[in-house]
Amino acid sequence: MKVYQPNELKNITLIGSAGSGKTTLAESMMFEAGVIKRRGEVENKNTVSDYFPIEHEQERSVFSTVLHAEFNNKKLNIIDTPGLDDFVGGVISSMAITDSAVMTINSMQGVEVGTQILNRHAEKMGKPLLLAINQLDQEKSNFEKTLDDLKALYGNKAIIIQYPVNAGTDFNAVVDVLKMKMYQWGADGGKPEVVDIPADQKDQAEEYHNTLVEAAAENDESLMELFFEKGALNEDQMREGIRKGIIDRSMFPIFCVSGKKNMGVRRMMEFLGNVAPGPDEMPGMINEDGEEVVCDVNGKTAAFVFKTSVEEHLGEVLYFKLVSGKLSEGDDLINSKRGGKERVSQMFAVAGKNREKLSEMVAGDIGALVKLKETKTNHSLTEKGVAAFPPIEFPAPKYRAAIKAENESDEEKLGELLHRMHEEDPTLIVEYSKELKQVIIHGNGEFHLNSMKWRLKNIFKLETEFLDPKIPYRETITKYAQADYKHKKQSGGSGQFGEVHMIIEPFHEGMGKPSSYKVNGKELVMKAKDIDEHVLPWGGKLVIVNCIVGGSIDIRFQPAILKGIMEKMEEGPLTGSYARDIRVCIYDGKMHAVDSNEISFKIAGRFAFSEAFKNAAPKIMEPVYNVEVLVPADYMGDVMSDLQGRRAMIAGMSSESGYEKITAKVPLAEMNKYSTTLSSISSGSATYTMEFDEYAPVPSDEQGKLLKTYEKEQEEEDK
Ligand SMILES: Nc1nc2c(ncn2[C@@H]2O[C@H](COP(=O)(O)OP(=O)(O)OP(=O)(O)O)[C@@H](O)[C@H]2O)c(=O)[nH]1
Ligand SMILES: [Mg+2]
Repeated sequence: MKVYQPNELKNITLIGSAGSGKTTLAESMMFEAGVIKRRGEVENKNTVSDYFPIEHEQERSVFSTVLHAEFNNKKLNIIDTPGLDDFVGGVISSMAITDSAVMTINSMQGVEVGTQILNRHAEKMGKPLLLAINQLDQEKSNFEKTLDDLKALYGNKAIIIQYPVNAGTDFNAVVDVLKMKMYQWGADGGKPEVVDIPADQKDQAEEYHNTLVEAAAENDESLMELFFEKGALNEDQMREGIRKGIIDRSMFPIFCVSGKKNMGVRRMMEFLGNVAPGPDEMPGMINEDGEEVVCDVNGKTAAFVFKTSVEEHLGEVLYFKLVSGKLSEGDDLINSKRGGKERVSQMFAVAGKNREKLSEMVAGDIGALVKLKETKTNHSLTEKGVAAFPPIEFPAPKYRAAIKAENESDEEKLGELLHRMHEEDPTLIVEYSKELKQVIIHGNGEFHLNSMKWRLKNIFKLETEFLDPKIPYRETITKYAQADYKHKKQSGGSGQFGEVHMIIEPFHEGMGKPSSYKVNGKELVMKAKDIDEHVLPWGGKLVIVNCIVGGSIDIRFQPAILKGIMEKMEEGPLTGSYARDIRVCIYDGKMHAVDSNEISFKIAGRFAFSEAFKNAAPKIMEPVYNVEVLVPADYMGDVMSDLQGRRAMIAGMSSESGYEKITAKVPLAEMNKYSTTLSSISSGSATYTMEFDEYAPVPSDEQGKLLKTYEKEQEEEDK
């Protein structure tokens, strides 16, 4: 394969709601570029892009797939991504390294929630977008509605380049208002016949053409002047204006296609090759030193690995973008994360599982490497002394489940495989929770986790089971209480002696110094000396105030007392959960000249604290999440009533171009399997995100239930 220079490269991510036809469109693109000789179909499990067994099983994309097409002397690197929100990781990582995205919109549905979500990601990442209205050959295709939806989403920035003449089962022609020609196809699609615009379409075509010319001129002052002078722009001038509009996201050009019938695909590829921004026209990537690394063939070599997959016969395959410099077979690079040397022994241009060997490539291109030692997704490979790129940031996971191997002896193997799966898919997060005594998997939805389970079973022959994940409750106190404890033990030689008196109270930021407390009718006055704040690893604080007067306990026993208290903080008396936000004032005690030692004070501290805790009106706290639901108006009522059943506090509601956005605070305990329920009450048209907000006290009836459950568990453990 020839070495493509930056101005001959176009890196494009295909995005679009689930089932809108990305993989089918990619198939036609690969066919047109001659990468494949026959077009496969998703249903027949023979597309270039969906080539993993799980994708065949589900008949949908699960992973992003890198494809390339040499077309009209350009190399189009196209990444087909999954549309289901569960697999959004593949979308984000692909968009991070490509220069533009083509969004497919299913013309039977118009703009869907999936379209909205992906649009938000593209917007956040500042990626130029081209819009492909797809499936125009379907009987229920509705171009007008789709166009209205797009106008609602993008306003006047959505600009028609093409419109269909006869959407529906007879679909075979589009009018192209950039070329001012009609393209029509025979039954097999492919190469179109380019004909004059028929008389009955002329007015409509003129109108769209004028809108396009004006929009193109708007992006460039010199074009604007030309336009005013001559009243028109030629095709090259228009392309220039459109390219600028696309780059700064002031124009979202609309194309019309049927991926399945291969109609409109060639013309779109031509446009992508000629007009879509290339890697040398877009901002560079920012490295860990905060410097912008632009696409420069003569720059220092720096590559970023955006995807890893394990493939049959090849092992681990690493997909990378060469951000800067040149790369040749045999080169040595440094893995900037691990510091080790990696040799580029084999380099490929890929199209799904089809691979072509490359001996050299330059900045801006995308390729794959095999046989590396320690490089993974999100690592950089660079020349010596060159800064790495920061890892791609993914949206917070919103679905959790506990997992265990059906066979206990497989636990270790499960751990290894989960680790490996996380390296392949960083949106899958594995947490070994000491607190909950569970392995918790965090992902983007039930499909996401089920796909993982499917792979464990079918690829790695490991049967696993999902369990309800436990909730990381916390305990705290709601009023102050006093306790003292004397630990005394006489055994043979030297004994043990330690006595500690303390007041504990709820801690909150900004509270004043401890002063005086009424205990058993008496006034206890505190003289605070040192204040020790401990930020707890599980959130919240433990504050120890030394109020000892007259040296009743030696300072050297303080750490031991703290240790004793900490042990109890790790295992709250109500449900065994971590305790937080407590202030302890140690104000008195006793020592013995011979028998006092660390262990004695640790025990005294622990028991005094435990006793005080019980009398300080303890309370269970639960994690509460900020939940944002995006739902079409039709399902709003059902979604709201379901949320209310989940103890949600609705914080806001607003409309966003045809969709309703609900924001609410919901306890994690009520969010179990929410993605499944939401999907079923909205026929799959709604979506949500959730992010941890704070710990809040559980309502007293819930607390009662939790205490009972804990009691039962303890009894069972004691049996
Ligand atoms: N008639 C018709 N069917 C299409 C067209 N494009 C896709 N389809 C069908 O729509 C279904 C989904 O197509 P895919 O190509 O898998 O869609 P996708 O966007 O890749 O879906 P995900 O990977 O799940 O996001 C399949 O049954 C396709 O055969 C089209 O242009 N016309
Ligand atoms: Mg797909």
